[in-house]
Amino acid sequence: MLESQPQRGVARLLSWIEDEDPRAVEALQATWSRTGNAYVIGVTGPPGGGKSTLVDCLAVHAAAQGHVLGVLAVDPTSPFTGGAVLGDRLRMNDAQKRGIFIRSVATRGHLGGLTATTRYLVNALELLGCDLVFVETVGAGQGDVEVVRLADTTVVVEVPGLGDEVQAQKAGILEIGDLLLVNKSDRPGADRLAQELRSALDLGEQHDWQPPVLQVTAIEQAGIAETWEAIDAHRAHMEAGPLAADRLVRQMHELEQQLQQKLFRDRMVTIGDDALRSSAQQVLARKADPFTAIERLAN
Ligand SMILES: Nc1nc2c(ncn2[C@@H]2O[C@H](COP(=O)(O)OP(=O)(O)OP(=O)(O)O)[C@@H](O)[C@H]2O)c(=O)[nH]1
Ligand SMILES: [Mg+2]
Repeated sequence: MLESQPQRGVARLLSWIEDEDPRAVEALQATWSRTGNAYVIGVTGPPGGGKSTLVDCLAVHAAAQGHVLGVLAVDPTSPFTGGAVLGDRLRMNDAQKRGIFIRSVATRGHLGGLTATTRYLVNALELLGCDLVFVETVGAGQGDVEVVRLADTTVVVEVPGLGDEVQAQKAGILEIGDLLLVNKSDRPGADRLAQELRSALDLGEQHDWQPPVLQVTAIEQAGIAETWEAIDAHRAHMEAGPLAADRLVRQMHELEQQLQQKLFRDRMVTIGDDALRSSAQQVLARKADPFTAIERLAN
């Protein structure tokens, strides 16, 4: 099915993965040996920070250098509204014209968490020949952490003028970014923000990779080439050493997470609603304490 009409087959596979259709599992099993060939670049940052505009520019830039591109815009925060998703598609026009594969995903991550589901979507894009996949996610706390588990290089987008609450998040943001971009540098406060980020990085722990802080203005396509060079430099750094070990740790984590979900689901089926209800009744009636009840249900 995927052989004869790869694009249509993959489009269907992407939908199956999103919809948690059991056929996704079969298709992924059948094609697994042909996947794993893409380098994944995660792009995270505040809502409306210009992530899509930026990814659009970067994808076009990378395509011009011969890469086959996939772009996944994942919105874990609002799976039921189409607004942001449509916005992404519209702004991604330029990329689409160049044969870059773009998909907006509103997934709830049923196939084993958001990371796993997005990983499978990346695998589907690899079947189209994509060697580079951008994954855009809104950096709303949890999303940040999840995108890091998926990405080989993580780009964190910041914008000037977001106020003090953002300052508080900076520590976490600095930890996950391999590259920090101050987008909307046409706006006041961009220089200062870049300076603040640099000083914060200087104060932080020293690693073998020092994340660069770059100023960009995505709507004017300013700073795109420099950003691409910095991504490439980080990729070279990763491929010269830490990448394999990094991917192994992330794969272990993914398997662990999926195993956890499977064991839990299976156990719940075995226990059944009646046993759960009677345990709850016993706990409420003080005939059993919750710790003992859980021990009994678990064994
Ligand atoms: N002034 C200015 N506006 C920009 C720049 N880059 C993007 N924008 C605008 O910011 C708005 C949001 O851009 P998007 O690319 O959709 O941002 P996003 O981070 O993908 O947004 P969500 O996916 O909805 O979180 C749009 O109106 C863009 O035109 C920039 O460099 N300067
Ligand atoms: Mg977007």
